[in-house]
Amino acid sequence: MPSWGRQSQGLGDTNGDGYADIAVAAPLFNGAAADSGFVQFFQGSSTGISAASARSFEGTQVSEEIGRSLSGGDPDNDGFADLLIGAPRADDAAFIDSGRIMLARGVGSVPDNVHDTLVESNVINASLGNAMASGDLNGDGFTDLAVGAFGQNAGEARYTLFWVSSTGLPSIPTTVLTTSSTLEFGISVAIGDLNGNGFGDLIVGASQASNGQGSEGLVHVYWGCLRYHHRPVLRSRPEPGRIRT
Ligand SMILES: [Ca+2]
Ligand SMILES: [Ca+2]
Ligand SMILES: [Ca+2]
Ligand SMILES: [Ca+2]
Repeated sequence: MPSWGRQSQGLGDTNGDGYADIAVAAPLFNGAAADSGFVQFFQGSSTGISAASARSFEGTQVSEEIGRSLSGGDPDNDGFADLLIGAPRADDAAFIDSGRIMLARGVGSVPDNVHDTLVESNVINASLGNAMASGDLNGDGFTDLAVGAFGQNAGEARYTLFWVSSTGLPSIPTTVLTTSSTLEFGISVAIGDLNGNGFGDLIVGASQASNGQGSEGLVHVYWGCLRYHHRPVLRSRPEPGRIRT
């Protein structure tokens, strides 16, 4: 299968059996259409990852590239980890290559076989979902979602942040950072607690950024923290003392 393993993601436990599960994608798979993409879900068990996939998802559009990015998290707050699937070249009617994020909800045994559209861009060539990461950036216990949108507007690249709360994922991003598309800002995103203060930190790649040498690439780190009245912000410097209790 062409490009199988181009993207893979540990999801956490999607079915509550105590074993973490994974997803693997082939975004350039030629299924229903050329480069429509393919995503498989594999269950963890006491003997490791199952050899056969328990669920699979196929793209339907030419060059949709579903699975270009994958993420876990629980944006619907039902206690089961979910599978989030990025399709950065999905078309929404006239919005060519606008991109979207789809959600396959974790349920009793395997993820739902319906992958609903969770977020879509409605901007031509935005490529929403070219990269994606989940983690808790403000320490409130809810897993937040960062999404790269490579060409949000003509000449722009950005990442967007969705701060998840007890009411779930908001329909529009809560935080947006934008820069020139020539920097390829947001081509990769990751979340992890780099300084061990209990808040996830956001890492954003800009692979064509210059800093002394042309197009040498940069990685930006935004330090997660908790601010007034639980209003989440990202700081440019770490706050190691601000551990939420
Ligand atoms: Ca499991
Ligand atoms: Ca869920
Ligand atoms: Ca959070
Ligand atoms: Ca941190």
